[in-house]
Amino acid sequence: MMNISALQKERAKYQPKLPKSLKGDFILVEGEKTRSVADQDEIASLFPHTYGMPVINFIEGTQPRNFDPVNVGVILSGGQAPGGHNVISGIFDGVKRIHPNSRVFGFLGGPGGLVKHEYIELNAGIVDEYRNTGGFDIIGSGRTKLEEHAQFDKGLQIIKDLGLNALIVIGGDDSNTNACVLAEYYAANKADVRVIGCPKTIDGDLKNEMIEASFGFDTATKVYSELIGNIQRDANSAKKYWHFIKLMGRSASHIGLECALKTQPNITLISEEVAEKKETLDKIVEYMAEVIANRAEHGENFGVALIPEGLVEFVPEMKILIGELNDLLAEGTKTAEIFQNVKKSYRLEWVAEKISRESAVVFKSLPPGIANQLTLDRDPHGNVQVSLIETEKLLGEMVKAKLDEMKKDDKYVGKFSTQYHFFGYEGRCAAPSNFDADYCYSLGYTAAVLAASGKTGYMSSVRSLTAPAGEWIAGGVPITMMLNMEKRHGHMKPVIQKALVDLKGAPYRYFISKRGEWALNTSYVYPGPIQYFGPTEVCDLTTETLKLEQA
Ligand code: FBP
Repeated sequence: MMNISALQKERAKYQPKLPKSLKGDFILVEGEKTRSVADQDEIASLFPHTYGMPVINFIEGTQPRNFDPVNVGVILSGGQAPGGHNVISGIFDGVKRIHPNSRVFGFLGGPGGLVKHEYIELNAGIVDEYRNTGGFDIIGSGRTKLEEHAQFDKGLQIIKDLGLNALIVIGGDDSNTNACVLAEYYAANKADVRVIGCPKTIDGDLKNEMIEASFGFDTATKVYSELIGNIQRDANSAKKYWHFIKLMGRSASHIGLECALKTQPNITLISEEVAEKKETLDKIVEYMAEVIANRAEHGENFGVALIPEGLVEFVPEMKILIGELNDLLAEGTKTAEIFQNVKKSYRLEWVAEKISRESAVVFKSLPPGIANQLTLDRDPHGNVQVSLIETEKLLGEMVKAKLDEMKKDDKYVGKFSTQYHFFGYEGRCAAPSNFDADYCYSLGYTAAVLAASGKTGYMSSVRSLTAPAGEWIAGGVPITMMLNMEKRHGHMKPVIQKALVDLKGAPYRYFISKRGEWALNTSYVYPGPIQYFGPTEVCDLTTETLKLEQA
């Protein structure tokens, strides 16, 4: 037995809520044929066995259905997100209810566990220890990308040895893209195994018409908002620091926007807006300096600024530069190999010579530390590891320089001292909020039912999320429906379209209607810690994003 805290002990007793349709007997209802979100002809030709399948809904039924035992393998893929353990407990309870002889195997350390044949069988004792807890430590996670046929075949060996009927991949957009490719490969090769995905990521960027939210976003943003609120209170007490807070979220700014809606800080940068307005780094710095100067005029030499992790990729000149660096340093290319052998002290110069003249100018203008970070190893999906770029410090230094200039021209009268923070890992393994505990359990349960119903290439989907959990709609969405063609590692590939902040969407529109007021005044909101016990108005809150989107 692990050492557990008093809260964990009490929390273990929490029984997550399920949609009504899954509590008793259910009927599977199929909708119309579907199309991919873009590039239909190309996607259809790449996925001949799994393209065009209908959306599925489970509705309450009266006819009990007899299922055979269903054996499933589970993979946790990519970055941790609160609620992963509840997805697994939902799968476990789901398959056991379908047939008590069903079995669940967990592949260890992410998708790599499938290829390396490393797994454990999950029994009730193990699953019970992890109910309603944060983390992915029940079986571990990893970022191995499943894309080679040799990996699929290796996986199939263990799938056959264990007698698995289905594989459930719990991951973000890239991992679910891989699940889709795997489903197609196994279907094409008449392998008798289904592949189902579950939408995970704190980043909130795996969402669309049918997937309203990825799990973990709710809890992670609640944790960050608690911390931001605490810092705002400190800033307002000491009145001497500007806190520059970088927030995780990779490319999209959903986390920053949600935290801003919850806490009302003075500055929140939204990467998608920067891209839309084609703002340069200088323009962003000017905006920040202006807010700081305006507050200083009212004697307020303090404040809080939220900076999305992926910002630099959205600044047009930086985006072009990063694109060129991605191509230059793409894994397996000759140039990437040469780069590895270039002397460290000469690397930045070497890179500048190999990219376009315009990008070289931008590259050379960056502080060397930042330029260096941009050339570091890519993640297994070929993306720059944005969490390594210290954007908050880059902006802090540039804002300071701008304020010094303004001071000389008598346009700024205040004092500027900064504190830097990066919130990311603090929130990824928090104990899931009630929302995430219920949502994840329902996603897992739905995945089990999809697997038992013989479906493959589907993502587990639970919708109507602002309604009470009993009214949520459970079903499955063909993953091919979410695909489009994008450039990865220098080649066009079918991938799930990332959902960035919608600048026409209600959450963003509400934010811009308020940000002027929040910039000048001290209108901070202090959300406090996640509450697991107590009144439903406090414990069962969904995100502001969902509330505004579904209002
Ligand atoms: P996923 O997309 O796999 O869910 O990961 C999300 C994330 O937390 C990003 O916000 C962040 O940029 C990245 O993972 C950090 O990666 P790592 O865990 O490898 O440090």
